[in-house]
Amino acid sequence: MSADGNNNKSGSKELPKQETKRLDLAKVDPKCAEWMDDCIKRLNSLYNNTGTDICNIMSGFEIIAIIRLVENIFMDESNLCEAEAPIKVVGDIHAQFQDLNRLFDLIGRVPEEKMMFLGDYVDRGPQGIEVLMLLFCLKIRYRDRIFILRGNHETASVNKIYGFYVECQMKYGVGIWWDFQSCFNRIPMAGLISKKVLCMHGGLSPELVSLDTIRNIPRPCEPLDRGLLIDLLWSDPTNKGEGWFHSIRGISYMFGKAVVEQACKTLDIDLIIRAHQVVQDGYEMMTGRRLITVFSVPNYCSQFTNAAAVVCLNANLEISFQQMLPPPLPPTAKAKAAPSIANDTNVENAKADKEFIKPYVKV
Ligand SMILES: [Mn+2]
Repeated sequence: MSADGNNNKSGSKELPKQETKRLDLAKVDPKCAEWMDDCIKRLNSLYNNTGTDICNIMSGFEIIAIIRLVENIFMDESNLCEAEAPIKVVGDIHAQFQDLNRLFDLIGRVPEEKMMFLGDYVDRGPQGIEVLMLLFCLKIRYRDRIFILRGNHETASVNKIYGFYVECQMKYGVGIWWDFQSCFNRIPMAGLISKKVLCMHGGLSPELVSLDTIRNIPRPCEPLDRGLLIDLLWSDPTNKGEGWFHSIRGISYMFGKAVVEQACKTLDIDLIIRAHQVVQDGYEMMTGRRLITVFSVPNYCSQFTNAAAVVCLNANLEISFQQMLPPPLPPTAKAKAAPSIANDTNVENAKADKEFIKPYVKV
């Protein structure tokens, strides 16, 4: 593992060629595979196309059928959903469907690339249903090539307020919003890559004493106001101290470097990858090099000038990144740079930590 830079295997030559046997839906259920291929094709037609609306290519009944199918697949997985590297880890999308597709143009698509998504598919942007439908159809079609985790916006109390409810109401009627909530309550809360990299939307929790704590969370589950579920979706790293702090969000906690290092020991993991906060370069290494924040759409809400990035883990769990720079904004735009979050307070150290993650090179 390369998170601490000490035990890097020399070079990348020993990448194992073996790829675990892929599950082929076309062989198991050819009709369903054909249906999903057709859905994916229709959804892809919405990329760079402002002339067609999702309502013209997908009925409400079809959406509900897809929701029912995918929620059964989520329930088949562990609440700590396990995947093997090589894999690309994707952060917040926030209904920016066009940007998600631009990102795929850069990083490749499922099934050629294996991906894990860290949540926040809806709210803020205009095309949350489109984002969900594309990811859900890919999940049904290639369930062992894409892993979908839950974000804090995949909860009813949040997406009722921040845009998704109104989007559902405008496009299909409010009934479908309830179908989505029942599905969200079944999405896995965290992921584990090659037994060593823990992924979640928000962060750590004082209640996270073993990985089984996550595996044992019964579903469907609805995060309410405090506790493990809320922390996994809401907590944030900080460089302002070592321990646990009250969060400026008014929910969950902030945790310092010592908490991260202790968690890595207790849980026997090397690295934590989480999303949940916009970062200027699309990724940020926390001080201590044990936690990465990733954010995967540019110009978040048109309020920031941030780039988008994904974290790539190769078969040896060496870390790299792919980055999508934001398009230039008009001079009148009021967008600003995203603040730094939990990187080292010493500028030189922060730079070294960040440069420790190299750009992705395809092998
Ligand atoms: Mn979030």
